[in-house]
Amino acid sequence: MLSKSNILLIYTGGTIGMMKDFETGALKAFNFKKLLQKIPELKQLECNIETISFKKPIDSSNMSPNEWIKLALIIEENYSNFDGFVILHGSDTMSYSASAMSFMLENLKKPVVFTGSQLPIGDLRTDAKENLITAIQVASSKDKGKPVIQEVCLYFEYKLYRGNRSTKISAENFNAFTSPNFPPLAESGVHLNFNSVVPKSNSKKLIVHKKLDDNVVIIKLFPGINEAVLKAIIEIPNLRAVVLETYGSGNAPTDKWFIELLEKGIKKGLYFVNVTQCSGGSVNMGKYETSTELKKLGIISGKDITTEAAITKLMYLLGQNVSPSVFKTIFESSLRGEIH
Ligand code: ASN
Repeated sequence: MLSKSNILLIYTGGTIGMMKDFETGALKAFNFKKLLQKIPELKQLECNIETISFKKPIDSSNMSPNEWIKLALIIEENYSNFDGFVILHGSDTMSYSASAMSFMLENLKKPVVFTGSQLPIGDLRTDAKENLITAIQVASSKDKGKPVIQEVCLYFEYKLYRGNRSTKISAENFNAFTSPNFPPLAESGVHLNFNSVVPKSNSKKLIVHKKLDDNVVIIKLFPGINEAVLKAIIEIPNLRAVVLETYGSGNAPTDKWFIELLEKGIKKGLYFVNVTQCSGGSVNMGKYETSTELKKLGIISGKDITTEAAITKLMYLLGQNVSPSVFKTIFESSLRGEIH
């Protein structure tokens, strides 16, 4: 007889477990026990579920590297006792957290599935139940005794995405996420259909990285960005890396002051990563005159990476003290399937 999967459900907060505050009318997190009482269906699932909750559940706007480290520790401590992990998380920053965790959990061989909802679990029209129940099914899915999914992913509204390829696209629709440069790992309809090319992890032991450096910034270019603004950012004390959100295939102004400021930043040891503002497609420096200078300066190409994965990859690599001589090469390589 096949043994039942053991799943650890980790509650961090988010709309899924929120209720209206009577005084202010604003949604705020409530306790996990109450949340579980609202889903009696969990008892019908063919797996054993254990739960663990952040002491103080949070709206995901309050997520930070400290919480990511907490999550990584929970997974590390429980890794050998469970077949899969489901993390209940607010949708607002879920793609950042999923990206960060993908880098922090090296050689992961078990599913870590992020999910949440747009409406609280107690709401009549909630999307929380389907998201949670299918996320648990994903985490318990096995093929010949091995987990089907062996990476960090995000399940929302009938689709399973690679976590570090996902991005939130709607504050209104139940279909709140997409993965513009990578196909879904699975789609749920009458059946839960996994993509046949879902990759398997190697046989190395799990390594949990707990050092992240938050001396990073995202600069989104816009027509009219001026020298004083850019200069002030580049001169931030201790700043180590910048995600530069550029236009189209990685294009930026050719003004002398702009290029000179980037050059100055590079000279003082800053890393710049060129990521496109477009939701889909890739950076290709040198295609237009407006990106040729960036290429000459040795700016790192973010290729088709999401901004969420780029900023968390920077925090991770800086935390690893990767040497400057190989930083660009490592950033431009795929570590967890986040870049092509
Ligand atoms: N503000 C909420 C959060 O990210 C949004 C949600 O979960 N739908 O925690």
